[in-house]
Amino acid sequence: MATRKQPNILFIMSDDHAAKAIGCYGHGINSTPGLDRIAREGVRLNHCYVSNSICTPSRAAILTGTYNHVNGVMTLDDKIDNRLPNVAKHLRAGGYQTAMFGKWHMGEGKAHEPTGFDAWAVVPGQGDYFDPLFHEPAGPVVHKGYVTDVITDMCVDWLDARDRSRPFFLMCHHKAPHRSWEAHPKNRGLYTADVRLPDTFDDDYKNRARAAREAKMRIADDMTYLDLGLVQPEGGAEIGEPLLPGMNVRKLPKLSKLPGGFLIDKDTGERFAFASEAEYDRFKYQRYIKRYLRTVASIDESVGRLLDFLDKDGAARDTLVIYTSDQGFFLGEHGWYDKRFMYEESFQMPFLARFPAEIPPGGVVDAIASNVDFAPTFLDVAGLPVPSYMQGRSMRAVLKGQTPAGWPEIAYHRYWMHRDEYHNAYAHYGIRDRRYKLIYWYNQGFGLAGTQAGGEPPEWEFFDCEADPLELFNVHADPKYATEVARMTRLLETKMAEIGDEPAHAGARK
Ligand code: SGN
Ligand code: CA
Repeated sequence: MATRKQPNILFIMSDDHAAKAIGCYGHGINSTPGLDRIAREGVRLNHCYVSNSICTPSRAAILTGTYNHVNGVMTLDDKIDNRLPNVAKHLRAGGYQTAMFGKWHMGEGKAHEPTGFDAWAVVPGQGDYFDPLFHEPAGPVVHKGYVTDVITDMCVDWLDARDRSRPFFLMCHHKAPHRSWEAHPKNRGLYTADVRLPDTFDDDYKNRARAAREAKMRIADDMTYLDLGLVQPEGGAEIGEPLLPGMNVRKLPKLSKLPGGFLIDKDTGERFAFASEAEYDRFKYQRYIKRYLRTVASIDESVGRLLDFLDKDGAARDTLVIYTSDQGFFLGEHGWYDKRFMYEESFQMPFLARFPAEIPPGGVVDAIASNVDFAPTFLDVAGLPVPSYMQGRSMRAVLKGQTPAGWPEIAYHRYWMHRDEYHNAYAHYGIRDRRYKLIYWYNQGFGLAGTQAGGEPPEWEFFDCEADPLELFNVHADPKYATEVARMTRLLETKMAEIGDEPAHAGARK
């Protein structure tokens, strides 16, 4: 029997795209025909989780198949050491032509730029929405246009010019829908009807760890004029608190402090006035979610273009297409935007895959998966060995709906930054299985970059995600859950020992 040709791998990842903002996840807040096509012709995962809900670390986990204490990229301020092996290097050595276009965010310069790729062009840092600057092997280049289109064009052009006698591995990494949610002008008229307010928008953060109360990522308090496409008046402290000390990008003040008592749309000049703080907060939510969804519309269009290209090229059948995001995102749940937490909306990664040669259409998978599993999956699909340093497992059978015996029942998460300057999010670690979630908030920093020191007493949280899907009641101290708490604590400690991460909680079994 002839050995089968190595399949192609098209990995599409956006930045901060919550599963809730993808049609096929069923929340009904937007429609995404391009993305839904992947799920319809392939599979949707309901329990794919990020191992550290923040950009740079998640990307390092994806590229290396290792947890962040192993790859050394624990915080947003860390950079990848590009001398280390990564999945692109293995695929390239194994016969693949490889490319990476879009957001890299693991550092710039010789020691940190992409390695393992035949071609690459990446936006420095977060990148810009319009006329973005790219770093390329030959130097910096500005590409005119809207960033999502520019990245898609790069991918299509590279695919079109590729060597068709060899398989490809392409990473298409979008900048959108990352803050400050700037849509293509043609999509600015989308979503005129109001979006339903999440049930927990007015969360009072009772029955939860301190971290929830202290986080500065509230739509009501922590949005800037820029975030919401509003004109920021000239001036100083009287117009609002700086986003960061010394910065002239300012947060929207409370209604009572709003200069003139109204806001102005920066594109249309439309004026908005409010009868109450509650009405003002709801206005902010609507501005936010609509701006966010309009940037998602371009992502969806990009995915459609790439799928169409594969069709025309005749490569669709033998290409594994994956769509995911570097982490989830809060879309008003608990009153928040941003991510970083193990609460479901930011912990869950959307994950859609299509591979007609192998994956039956219309699959929905409830097995637990993690971003450290992606690299082993690529290698397995390519028929290449998974190196022993990788800590994830190949999801190849899982994607076909055939979860192997002994498949991990938990996903591990550790967010290392403590009280970052933007959002004051607290460091924590924990695990989730399909029903329960255990979180340990150690409430202190470890002197890492982008992290504040200082300590408060630690706290545990335990959620029954079936009885309490909105995660409003910490039942860690509830005797009814004592057996489950003990079981999950053991699983957490076993997992930490297995992956070589150091527990911070007292009495940890190592
Ligand atoms: C920027 C954002 C933050 C965001 C981080 C991390 N502020 O600093 O809100 O949490 O990026 O995002 S901004 O006003 O400068 O946009 S991540 O996607 O890189 O993890
Ligand atoms: Ca991100």
